Amino acid sequence: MKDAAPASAPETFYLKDYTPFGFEVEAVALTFKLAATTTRVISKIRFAPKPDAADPRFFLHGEALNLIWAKIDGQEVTPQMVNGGLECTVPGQPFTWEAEVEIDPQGNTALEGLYMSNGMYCTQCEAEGFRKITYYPDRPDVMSTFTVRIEGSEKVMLSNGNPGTTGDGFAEWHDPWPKPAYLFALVAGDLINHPDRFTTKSGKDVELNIWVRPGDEGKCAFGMEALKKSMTWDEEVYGREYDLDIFNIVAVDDFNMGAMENKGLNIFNSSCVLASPETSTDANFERIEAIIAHEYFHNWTGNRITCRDWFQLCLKEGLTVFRDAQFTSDMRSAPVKRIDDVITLRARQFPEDGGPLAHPPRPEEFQEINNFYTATVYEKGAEVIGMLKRLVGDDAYYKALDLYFDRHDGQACTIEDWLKVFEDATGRDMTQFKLWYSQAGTPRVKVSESFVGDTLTLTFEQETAPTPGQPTKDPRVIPIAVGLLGANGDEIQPTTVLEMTEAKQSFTFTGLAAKPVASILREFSAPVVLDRQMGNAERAFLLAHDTDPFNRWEAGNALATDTRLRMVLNGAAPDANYLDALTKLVRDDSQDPAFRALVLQPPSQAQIAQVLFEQGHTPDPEKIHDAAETFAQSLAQALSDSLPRLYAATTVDGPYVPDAEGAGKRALNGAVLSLLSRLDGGAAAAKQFEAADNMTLQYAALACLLRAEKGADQSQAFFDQWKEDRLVMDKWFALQVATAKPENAAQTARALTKHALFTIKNPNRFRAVMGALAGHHAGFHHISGAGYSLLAENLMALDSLNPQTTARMCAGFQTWKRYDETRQRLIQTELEKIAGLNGLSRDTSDMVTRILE
Ligand code: 0A1
Ligand code: ZN
Repeated sequence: MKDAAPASAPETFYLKDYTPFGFEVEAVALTFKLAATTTRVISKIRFAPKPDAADPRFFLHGEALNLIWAKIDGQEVTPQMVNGGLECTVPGQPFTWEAEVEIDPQGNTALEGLYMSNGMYCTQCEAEGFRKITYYPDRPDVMSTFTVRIEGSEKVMLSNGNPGTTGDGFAEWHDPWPKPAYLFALVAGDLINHPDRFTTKSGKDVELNIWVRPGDEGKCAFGMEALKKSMTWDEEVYGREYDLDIFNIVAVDDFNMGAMENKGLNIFNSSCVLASPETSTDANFERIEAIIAHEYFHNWTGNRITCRDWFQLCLKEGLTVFRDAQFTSDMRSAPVKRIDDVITLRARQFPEDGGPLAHPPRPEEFQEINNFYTATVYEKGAEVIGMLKRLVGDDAYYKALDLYFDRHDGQACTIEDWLKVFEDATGRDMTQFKLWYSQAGTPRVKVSESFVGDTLTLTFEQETAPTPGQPTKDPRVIPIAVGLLGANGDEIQPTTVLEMTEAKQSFTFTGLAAKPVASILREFSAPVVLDRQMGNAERAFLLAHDTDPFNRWEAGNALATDTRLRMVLNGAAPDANYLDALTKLVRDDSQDPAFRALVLQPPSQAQIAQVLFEQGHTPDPEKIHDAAETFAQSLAQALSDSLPRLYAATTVDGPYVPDAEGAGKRALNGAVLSLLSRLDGGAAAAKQFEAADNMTLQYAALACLLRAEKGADQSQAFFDQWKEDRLVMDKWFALQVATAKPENAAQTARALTKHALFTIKNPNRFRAVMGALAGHHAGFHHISGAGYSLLAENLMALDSLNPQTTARMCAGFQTWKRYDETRQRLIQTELEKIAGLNGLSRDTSDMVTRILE
């Protein structure tokens, strides 16, 4: 199914070259005659030439298609095959294009277009997969209604929209809402549904289904509840109602990403929808709830209003991530969600923004759009919307959103359209704010304070380092949320948003009786690195007193980071004052368990490396690892008296419920168990493993045991218990790599690739092992180079089968230039090996080339 290697250098696409398609597509009718290796797709499409088209060429995208015949207005034609599709001479008035193509779903291991997963047919068309199904103007600004007829012997045959006639061996579907081809979907297989219903606020009755493989029907209830909550939330918060008679979700085992928002037929990686207390952790439940919401919210932000071109991807993704984060905050704990999101942003987006793959949320050029489904487009895209909301205020934000939905429903839009609704709704000029969409890189904001008389002056300076293609940067609008605390911990100035617009700017607070402690960048009000010289006493004060939960956590995080940096750089011992502040907080039962768990969660080793890099040091993975170990051991010692009591006190009684409260308690319980396991040789963990009636507790216990190198029996028991459950097995594969000693990580991963249940073809399994390796900071960067070469070897093996997943996982190498020369050389050798692979895919070639530059 893979195309031959491109003969010439791959084409680069530019935002500035945008030209609309020269034809309207009035209606699309597709007939699928399903057969595993020889599916026939017959298309009938009504085109109307646009009178003043800038590009009158009739070009249809097509890839890996076998054209059987093509007709225009019933007359057979012979189109000209060109690079990436076909061209044809067409009439100057509306006409009907018909074509029949043959495709091979079974041979499609790239999981893009129509493919098979465990005997079931399914599709993935975003971004440019529809062109692997039939010849079509496969671009998001071409929108049309679709009628689909599926012929086959499958029990269940689904497509977008509302069901039409169904009979023996066929099913018909009609989607009345015009959509781009990337939202097309088809599923056919032996599936079982978990049904439900929802009545929208205007009284429309909607049939809901989650379709799964037989055996998985017991894992749908949670997803269904999440779906209904999402539907209600979008009505209440954004006034958005569902617009079809039916909403289908399908779980698929082989899927490159998390899930896909196809109109009325969302397709999910089974790991992002199937859940049960016995097989899923608290983190899985929360993630599933968020992804179901995310895909559902796309129905308005993405589907009803879509993107004009793929440069505008963050228009739908940033907004939808922002909306799903709001939803999770409302359903669970807003501070915990914010802290988790910032941890993720720093772990995934900051390294991207500071390395060779840096790009603005709205890139201006790309070679392979699939490589731009990035943390920058998604997570930074969402941060940008958070800043907008903070700057204009809640009321104006929702007013602008109402205007956006009213004005642009049914259209394919741009970031300019998006910002214009804010300008029109608020009267603000968004010119400078737009820089957030066009400039890459994370601004570094340096703050200094002075207190004279009764006035506190905060002076901020912003600077953004050069990124590929952008040597200089203009100052951006940065909303900086600030509050002031008095010496006794009272808040003397509630949160106020300072609007920084200059490269250097001062703000004053007057009428202060004494020098206050400033709490700066509350709620992480902008995605920047805050450079603030601050004593540890002040940090400890904020950790104890800040009224902003994010900044309370941030103070603890800064203390933890600072201690670890000094351990790494100067060989210092763990800071006694910090240990003291931390142990006090952890022992304080009046504090929220979820918050205590977050404060106890140490900055990851990759995060320490990131901060070292930001401060101009070369991170030494071994030292970073050793410091983490020493610190955890010291903390365990310092808390040793309290650990058994804390462990007992945070145990959750009663049946498992995957809610925020229980999850918070279990998170603290897990953090305490991991410290306890450093002192008791794993005795408590072994007991917990034995008694656990849910995956959160079982998995946490196994992790502690494996880390203590005491878990061989339990690992085997876990395997025997769960070997039939592929999602739990992914956990088992990943955990062994994640808990390996650095010097054993690559070897452990290599052995797992030889395991009978390992398969390179299933992205979840591949990621379980290779993702865990790349995520094991000290293991991946072990000076032997074994981690690098194992990842490279596996990427090279996967590339010809699944370019998309291969390319995404190349990002494991993106930070290479920040390491020492030896490691750089080792990584460069591997990257060059990949780059030199015969027939390397465009996806991977694009990634490796940019990383190497
Ligand atoms: N739009 C989906 C994510 C997605 C993107 C690309 C895919 O294949 C290349 C698949 C899914 C979302 O945001 O959930
Ligand atoms: Zn999305």
